[in-house]
Amino acid sequence: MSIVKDISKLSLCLNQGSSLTIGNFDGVHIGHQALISKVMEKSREKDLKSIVVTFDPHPLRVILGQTPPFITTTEQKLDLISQLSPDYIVCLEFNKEMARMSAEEFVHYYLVQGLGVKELVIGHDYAFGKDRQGDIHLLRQLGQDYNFHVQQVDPIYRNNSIVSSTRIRKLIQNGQVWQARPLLNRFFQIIGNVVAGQKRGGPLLGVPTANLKLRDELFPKTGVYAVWIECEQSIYPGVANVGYNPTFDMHELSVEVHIFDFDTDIYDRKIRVYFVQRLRDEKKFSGFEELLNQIKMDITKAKEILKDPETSPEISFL
Ligand code: RBF
Ligand code: MG
Repeated sequence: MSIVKDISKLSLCLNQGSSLTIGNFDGVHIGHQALISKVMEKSREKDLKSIVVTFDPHPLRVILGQTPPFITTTEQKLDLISQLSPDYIVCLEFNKEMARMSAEEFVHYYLVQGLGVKELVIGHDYAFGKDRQGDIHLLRQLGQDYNFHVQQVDPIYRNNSIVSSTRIRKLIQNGQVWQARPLLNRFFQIIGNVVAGQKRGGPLLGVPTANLKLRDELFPKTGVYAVWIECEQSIYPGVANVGYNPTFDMHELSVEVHIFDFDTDIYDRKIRVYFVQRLRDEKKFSGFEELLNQIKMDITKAKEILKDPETSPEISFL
């Protein structure tokens, strides 16, 4: 598997032709996973290369200048797609010039000439190119002109509604991380480096926390969560607080994790936090003793939750 940014490097090895899908794939949820499996299936059937085409930055960032917070960063997205083992991931730089391309030009230049598409697999609601002209009808037409087959994959339903990145984003913003899990086929996770916090957790409360350096992305609703923490190829149970630490009159969002029975210095390390279940809202306590009592209860509850084999994390090392 390799990640390609410049398709001119690829055309040489595509005499064979390709089965491909194209999309933004924010979250790489089970709907996206189904599309990618279909690409793989077609590539095996017809002896084609399997390719997933995506963009960076997200086209909306270029077209509208603003976007919803993403479930996955580009890095995480590429990592998750590569776990599905297509032959290539093509991550095209999306820029103003590309935004001006008609769907037809895009298909001709990138998919046909660049990637030798023979099988195009697309999602139920996917359309691309300027003004979303590249819908299923146009694609089928272009398929006839350029000799490729288009397959539109049905949406995936869970609890009677379609699985989509928007739906998952809302669940996470509501703190319903447990409900997001089956839609993602994994726990919602964020990755970040451990940075210095307020130096209050260890010294004052006796509950040291690793504070994450936040990147621009989606965060679960503020509150306390049972979590798994991955660090240096190991996974530890713990508890996380997403919030503003109102007890200490702080005003900046922080994500901090307390790892159970752990006293290794992990400053600057990259860690991954898997959000398992939300325990409660963040509160302003009258003092640190009250806060500490509550944190002890949180820890007991989180340990209870994480003991259940149903909550065990799917390991995917950093
Ligand atoms: N801070 C608050 O102001 N209110 C809370 O309800 C709260 N809950 C927390 C729960 C846990 C499990 C942890 C680890 C921290 C919590 N904090 C809360 C954050 C706490 O203020 C912070 O860890 C210390 O100030 C050290 O930065
Ligand atoms: Mg801390």
